[in-house]
Amino acid sequence: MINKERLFNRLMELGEIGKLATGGITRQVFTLEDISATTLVATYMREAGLSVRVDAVGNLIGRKEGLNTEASVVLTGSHIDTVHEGGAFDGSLGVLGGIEALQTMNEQGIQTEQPIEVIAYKDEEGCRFSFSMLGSRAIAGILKREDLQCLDRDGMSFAEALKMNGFVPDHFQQAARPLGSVKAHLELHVEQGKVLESKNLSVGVVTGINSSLWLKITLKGEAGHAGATPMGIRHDPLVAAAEIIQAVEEETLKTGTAVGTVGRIQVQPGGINIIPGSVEFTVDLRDLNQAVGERLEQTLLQRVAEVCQRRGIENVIEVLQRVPPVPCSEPIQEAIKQACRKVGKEIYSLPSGAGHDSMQIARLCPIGMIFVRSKDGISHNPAEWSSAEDCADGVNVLYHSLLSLANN
Ligand code: HGY
Ligand code: MN
Ligand code: MN
Ligand code: MN
Repeated sequence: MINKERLFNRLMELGEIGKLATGGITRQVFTLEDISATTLVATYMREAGLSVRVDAVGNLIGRKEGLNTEASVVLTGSHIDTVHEGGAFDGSLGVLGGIEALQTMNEQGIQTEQPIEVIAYKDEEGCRFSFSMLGSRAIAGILKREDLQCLDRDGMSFAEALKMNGFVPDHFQQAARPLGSVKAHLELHVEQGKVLESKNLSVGVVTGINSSLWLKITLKGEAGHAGATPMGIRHDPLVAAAEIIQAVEEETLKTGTAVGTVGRIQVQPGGINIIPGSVEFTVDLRDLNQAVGERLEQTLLQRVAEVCQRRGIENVIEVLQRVPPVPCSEPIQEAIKQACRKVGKEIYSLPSGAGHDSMQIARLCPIGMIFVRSKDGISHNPAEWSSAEDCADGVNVLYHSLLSLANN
């Protein structure tokens, strides 16, 4: 069995980095908080007896050698960057859980056929540059040069942030793993939903991961005097946005399975007595079924066009990211089920509404995910919590799953 106290102490210690007075944690990529978190996690990797390296875009990698040095590697891991005012478990459990599983193997003198690596992927949340999973895209070999030009709110590009942290942006493709070099990828993650809690289960086997479509919609109307402009002649982009935001909820509900969120909105010029001139907002759409997601996107684009045409508003729609839904490999799900049986945990399968680095690595190899119960289903929130017992259950299932994947 893994060392529950060591795992949980590390989770709490890592959770102190970037913690705000509100209790929320903010660790955005290539900020001081991210750098100190990366340094601490590298220390844990060394304590675990792993060889430690950082790749060309900053992914932190701890490696346990296998008996067969030519063999393809089994990967596990997740992310240690957080959303703004996030929690201590989203991503961190997958990285620290992977380290704990490998440390336990080393302490037991267990050697596997294949090497195993645990990775802290860079910038999974995409909260600083509005383009997520940069580190796992780089490893999957699908990061493009232009992706490094995405800007943060201060106008700094990812490329400049790389350079400021001692990396050579032009070398980003060196992080890519050759096809065939990775055998499997297994990510432990908190569920961030209420399903496991409703079944009173601590762990779950993930069947697939929702798509993730991020749009940025900019509406341009006519700024004007709030007092002197009669209602009938206005071209108010904020009222148009309100209709469209309502449509996001309406059309998403109609699908019965998809989820749609407007998480960010900015109004210009933003004066109390000024009719807005322009509004910029984001839309996050997800579904496990590609066709449902595509139909929903088309329906929403039609609604935007209709509202804008009727209100005399110009619209510009930019796709910030488009990640298709990803199924989890049946053999890896089977390995996880075997592991659940070994540790005496009931087997329960469920999809992932949230996006994960595994979606990108799925371009390289078969993937699987293990979920751990989230208290009240809360995540991306300071109240995010999973008990030490549930975390240990998840890591014990991960430990046995990795042993099986790296030995046949
Ligand atoms: O957005 C997501 O689903 C993940 O938390 N990055
Ligand atoms: Mn997250
Ligand atoms: Mn996450
Ligand atoms: Mn993830």
